[in-house]
Amino acid sequence: MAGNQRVCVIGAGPGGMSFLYQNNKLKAAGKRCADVVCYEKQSNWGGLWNYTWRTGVDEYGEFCHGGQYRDLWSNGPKECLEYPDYTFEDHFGKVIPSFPPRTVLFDYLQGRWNKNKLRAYVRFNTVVKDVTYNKTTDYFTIMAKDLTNDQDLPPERFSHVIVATGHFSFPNVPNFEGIDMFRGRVLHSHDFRRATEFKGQRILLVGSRYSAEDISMQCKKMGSGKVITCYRNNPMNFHFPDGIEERPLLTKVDGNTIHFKDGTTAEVDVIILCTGYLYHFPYLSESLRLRSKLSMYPDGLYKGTMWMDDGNNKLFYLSMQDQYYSYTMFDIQAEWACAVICGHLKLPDRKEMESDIAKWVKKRDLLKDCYDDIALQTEFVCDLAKEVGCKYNLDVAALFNKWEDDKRANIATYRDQAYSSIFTGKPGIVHHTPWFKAYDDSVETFVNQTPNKEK
Ligand code: NA7
Repeated sequence: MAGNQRVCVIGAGPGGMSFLYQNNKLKAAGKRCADVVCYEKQSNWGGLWNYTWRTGVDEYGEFCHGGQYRDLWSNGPKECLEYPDYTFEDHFGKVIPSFPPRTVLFDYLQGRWNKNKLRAYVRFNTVVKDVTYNKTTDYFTIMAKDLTNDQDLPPERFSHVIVATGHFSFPNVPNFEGIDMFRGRVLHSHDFRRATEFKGQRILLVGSRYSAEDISMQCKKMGSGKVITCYRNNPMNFHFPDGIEERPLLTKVDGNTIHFKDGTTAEVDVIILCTGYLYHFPYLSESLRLRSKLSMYPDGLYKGTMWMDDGNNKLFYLSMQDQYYSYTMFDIQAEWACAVICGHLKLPDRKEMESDIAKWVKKRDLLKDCYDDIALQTEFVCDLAKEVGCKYNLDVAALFNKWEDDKRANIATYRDQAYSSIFTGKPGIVHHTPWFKAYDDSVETFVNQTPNKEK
């Protein structure tokens, strides 16, 4: 292909937008960059951060992408996801507390994208339906649909594809004996929108990771009745406030009665399956599809990013790993992919790439706990940073470790702690209202730190 590479980016969430950002940075610096088209099925950018009230399918009958709930606040310190070249202080003009509501984080993301005029590269309301790779021509063919006009678009050819459609959209929904005849409501956490709906109700949460942890606390905050979480393998073991308890997995449901593995029973009104998500790339031809189990280093990706099985090293996945790091990790993955695509970084031979993958997979298989996970992901992020010659130190392992310690100390107050930005060096400030009592999550109230009237 003569001239610039032509890159198709699928998804305008933080991952896809990071690719646009990095490519734009090359362009602004007068360096070789790619011609990029980003397809986004929603009417706005942001991916999960583009909050929707909808569940199930959207207005066009497409799977509803977003799974965030309305009152969500960040469950990790913002200092762990802060962009080095666009800090929170750059955006808000002041230091703000460490655990912002989702609206504040979305505002921040959009600030970086707007500043760099990235909207022009995105085709909204356009869903990618099919991606195939042709070995003979070395092109990808993309079939997409204009949802607004209900029109299949003509096929388009691209030299490279960036898959950035995330992996928190297609729920994993296991079955449990008797659940079909449960007398209350059953939903997956992807469809959870407001805890106020469950005021006074007794809730069972299935699962023992982020969604179970956060939704249990959210329900208590909003006045639910007793909450029971149940685990398949590992209990969360937090010191939960009164009214939240943990049990082993349920074995069956009988009316409103839940039976658990330890022989105990409980009456509940609502079951929320916090059972995670599955990779789902129905629009990719089979040989291009990531199928690995969700982990800190999914199989088959060189540098956790480039698909090795097909596509001649020209298909990249952003943000598919289990995550501690998020925005900064997606950003460095995008920078790395962009450098490879635009010819600023040369790939080693296949054997070397395979042995690099094997090295990471071996480390992954030795992980024992969250502190190991953090150390591995830090190494991963720093490895990519070194590859692209990033001038910033992206290592926030110490902040993540403190966050884990804070959660262990008190799951109800960890969001009331302050962290310092590693990029500005400024110490953080404590939010005016403890998270457990803070009901106003508007950008204005959070950023301006005026007392919260709604108590
Ligand atoms: P995760 O992190 O994938 O966790 C899923 C949980 O569901 C985990 O505890 C699993 O148990 C449990 N699970 C999965 N399948 C089953 C079955 N069949 N039976 C019982 N339990 C099951 O998903 P989350 O939603 O918590 O977090 C995803 C992201 O969303 C997170 O990064 C945040 O950003 C928000 P296991 O531990 O495997 O035994």
